[in-house]
Amino acid sequence: EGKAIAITGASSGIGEATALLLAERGARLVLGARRPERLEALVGRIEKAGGEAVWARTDVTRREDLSGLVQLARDQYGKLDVLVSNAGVGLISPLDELRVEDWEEMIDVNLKGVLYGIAAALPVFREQGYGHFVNTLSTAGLRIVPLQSVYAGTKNAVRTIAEALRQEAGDSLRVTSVSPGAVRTDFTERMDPAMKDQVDKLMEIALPPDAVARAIAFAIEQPDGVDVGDVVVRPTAQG
Ligand code: NJP
Repeated sequence: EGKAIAITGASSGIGEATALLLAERGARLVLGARRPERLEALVGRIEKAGGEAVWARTDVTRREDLSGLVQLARDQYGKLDVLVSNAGVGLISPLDELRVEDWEEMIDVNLKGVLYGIAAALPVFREQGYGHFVNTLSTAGLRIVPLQSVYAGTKNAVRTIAEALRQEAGDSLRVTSVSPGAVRTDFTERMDPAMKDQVDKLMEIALPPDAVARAIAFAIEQPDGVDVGDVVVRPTAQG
């Protein structure tokens, strides 16, 4: 019987690639994001290939949406084995441009969105006596550089919370942080046009999203008692 896995940010990029790979490997999925038409199409693809998935419109900035996603897994599959908190936005800019709305969005999606996922899934994992949190972080959090301050800050905050969660949880929970380097997805679409050249250059060496999906699957597919903590996946050409 396949694991029941909920994935946020499943409508594109790394989340979508992870859904396709895990479904192919027998997982039963609950897919969340804000664009229903994309989720519906993805569930269709998975089912056509013989896999199992359902979707729910999920805005991770709304706590009740995360509760709904977790509940859907329980209703559909009777349990939740893994929550992949993958939804994220990266709006990079110098601090002195004071793009406060961008800061707030990154905090709401990248940080509060993950916390709401923990709030929704932790009681279920406790009750079950097992569970696995997988968070998509970023290599931006591993090295302090200009322009990425708030983005990297949100990812590092999640890294800190994940490590504390691991220590608090004892042996019933697994907690994995996957930090991608440059990956070719829609992620860069909202970046400032002033950074286009820089971003285009990075995208030339970027990995396909399934490279990160394989790392997520690796962590999920470990036998009981094996906790894959931190995984960094980046192009060999990334400095
Ligand atoms: O990007 P993209 P990635 N509520 O834009 C969703 C990290 N990362 O796959 O709601 C719920 O294709 C959005 O769905 P929708 C990055 O920080 C990437 O690359 O329908 N979902 C979409 O499915 C992020 O954590 C790179 O618009 C929300 C997804 O998030 C993760 O990888 C490098 C949402 C974003 O998919 C996946 O990003 C790196 C909300 N409020 C880290 N807002 C990279 N690509 O180079 C957004 O270091 N989403």
